[in-house]
Amino acid sequence: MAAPPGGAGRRANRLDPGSTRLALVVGGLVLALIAGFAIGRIDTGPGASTASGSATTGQADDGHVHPPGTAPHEHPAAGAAGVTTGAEVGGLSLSAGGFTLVPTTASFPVGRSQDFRFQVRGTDRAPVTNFTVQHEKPMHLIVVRRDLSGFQHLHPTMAPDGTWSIPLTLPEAGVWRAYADFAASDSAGRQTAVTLGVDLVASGDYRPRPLPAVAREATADDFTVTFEGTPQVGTTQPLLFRIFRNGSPVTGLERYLGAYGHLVALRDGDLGYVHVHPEEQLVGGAVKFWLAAPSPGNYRLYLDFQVEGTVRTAEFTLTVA
Ligand SMILES: [Cu+2]
Repeated sequence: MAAPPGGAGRRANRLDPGSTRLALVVGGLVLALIAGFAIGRIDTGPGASTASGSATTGQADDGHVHPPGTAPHEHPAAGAAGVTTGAEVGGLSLSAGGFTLVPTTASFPVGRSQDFRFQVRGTDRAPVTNFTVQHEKPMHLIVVRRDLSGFQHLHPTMAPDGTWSIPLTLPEAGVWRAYADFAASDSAGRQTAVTLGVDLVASGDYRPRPLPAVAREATADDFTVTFEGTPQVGTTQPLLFRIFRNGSPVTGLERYLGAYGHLVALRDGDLGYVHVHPEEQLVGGAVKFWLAAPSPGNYRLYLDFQVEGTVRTAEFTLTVA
């Protein structure tokens, strides 16, 4: 999990507006949620529950949010006793935590906008309509081609019947992965944060790109972004991103969705999904995340940041030893 050194409780005092809104929720849920969202949160795998009392099943350790005051700890992977493991990934399944992602269509024309519509259904088969705002949005939709190119971070809107929709253009042929990252209440009122994933297809001649070379520097328009820190399996490490323009550090970094940056990491090979939010304040001008790598392997990192009202994404390839 993504709990930083020092414990969740300390960090829970530093909330952004998106997290503060959660304080309207009642009882123990409040604390558990705040802990989860205020930390550089790793967005949770299948069955990841923000309700601390609900983590009682056999899968209970998958990406749950630690209640305040508990020390960060690592979870042993099922069937891998004695092996050091890292954070859980989400987005590998279209059904997890009692929720199922049901797209209306998964087929798209290449290069032409088409509405992507979907519902999230509960165990009672009914569409879920009760979503919690996380980082200013009730639903975060990430779309990327399976070769990890073409990253998009979108915010669909929900009709009263629980159908989400957003115009979506898949610019090139291939199989694309769509991740629905949300927290919702089921019919029993139990709140769960989960990321579900589904494949979308844009028919045509798919020419996958090789994963770009490992690098600590990336460009996005006229910005250069660097990062320091070495993500490891089994321990949470700081990751600091710095943003430059024309060789000078950018001073006008703006909050986007309540945070100075949003970091999505996707694992090469299965597209396992990790979503982390940074510390509330900049640290020496840098956007600071805390991250535990889910496993050794190659990852593509996508950092969304905003300057002068425009959101850009800096992408990095990272190898975790
Ligand atoms: Cu989002």
